[in-house]
Amino acid sequence: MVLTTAVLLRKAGRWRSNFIDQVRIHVKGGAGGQGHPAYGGKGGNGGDVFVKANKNISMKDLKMKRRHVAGIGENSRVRALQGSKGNDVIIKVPLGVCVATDDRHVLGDLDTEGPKVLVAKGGLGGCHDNKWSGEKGQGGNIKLILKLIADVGLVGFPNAGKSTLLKALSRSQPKIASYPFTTIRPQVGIVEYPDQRQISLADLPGLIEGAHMNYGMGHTFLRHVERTKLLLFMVDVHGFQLSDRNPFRSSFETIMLLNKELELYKPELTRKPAILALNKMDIEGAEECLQETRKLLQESDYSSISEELRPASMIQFEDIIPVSAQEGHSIDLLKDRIRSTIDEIHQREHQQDIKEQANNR
Ligand SMILES: Nc1nc2c(ncn2[C@@H]2O[C@H](COP(=O)(O)OP(=O)(O)OP(=O)(O)O)[C@@H](O)[C@H]2O)c(=O)[nH]1
Ligand SMILES: [Mg+2]
Repeated sequence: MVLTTAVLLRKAGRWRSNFIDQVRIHVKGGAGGQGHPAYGGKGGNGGDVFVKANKNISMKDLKMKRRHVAGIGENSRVRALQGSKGNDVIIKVPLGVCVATDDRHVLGDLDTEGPKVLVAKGGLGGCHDNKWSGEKGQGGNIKLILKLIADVGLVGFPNAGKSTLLKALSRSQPKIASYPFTTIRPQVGIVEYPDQRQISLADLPGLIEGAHMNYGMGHTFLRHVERTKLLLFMVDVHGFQLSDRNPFRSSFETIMLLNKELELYKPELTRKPAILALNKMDIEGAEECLQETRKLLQESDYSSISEELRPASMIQFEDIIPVSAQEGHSIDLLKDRIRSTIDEIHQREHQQDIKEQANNR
């Protein structure tokens, strides 16, 4: 299928607008009730607005209601001098939502169903300090930004075989096709092991060079890999060319460009543990391409990469595994390596926790 870059990019733009991973809403705390100066009665405080995660909610649900206002505090009366507090409002959001102000100041990350994040405080009820006049509640816009929670994040150029791999490793049925930008929204699949252990893997839309300048699907999808423990690079061993008008990139160049896009999005991402899977080993000529890429990586030979494309911080791969996602070659090996690397990471984190606890004592 031949598509020009212009068509691809236009399409990607349209698709992007269909996927909801961020919603902006207005929140307002309730006003405080009036006090009773003659009897010293206090008005009730206005209700607060909170955000809380719930696994049954989707981002779509959040679009239904854009304004959330908490209840007003009760006025003080002769029969009830202390007015009761206005009703709180709890906005339910999907798990993995990051709550931020309009200028991206993070108020909280909701990875579990328990905690609540206060987003608008109700006004103080009327009392002596405010001359018995109830105060206004806090108000403003907030952003609810979805970040998927997965153990492993799949990153790669379009058409590399990321979705084919997700299908080979899990029971999910992602869309697979021979043209770029087939995957338009992130999807999480569960990889199951014989001992019931499960590892979640997020399949993301393909990145291309210049993604940080919003080419293709852009690179905002990378927010979904921020919380993953392990990055799984999926690269076509034969290289990639978006269209006739774009340069051909070898697999080594692809790896460097992916590294660069990650770095431009968030430099910390390049320090995450990563595994490299070189895919499409079933196609003729794969072995030569593999040897060449391996050699360049092992020798850290970046001389063929121009200065502006060269990442400042190189990702150190824990493993380089040649596979064929379509034919199932070395998929079990990759599955085992994902497992052992995740286990090692947990072990390291556990030891770190023990150390920190000991230091705090
Ligand atoms: N020969 C061969 N073809 C493969 C292999 N893996 C994937 N493909 C083919 O490559 C094409 C792209 O595969 P996808 O899994 O859709 O690729 P993707 O990385 O998810 O692509 P985007 O969603 O566009 O980013 C499809 O035609 C697949 O059948 C492989 O191991 N060998
Ligand atoms: Mg895909």
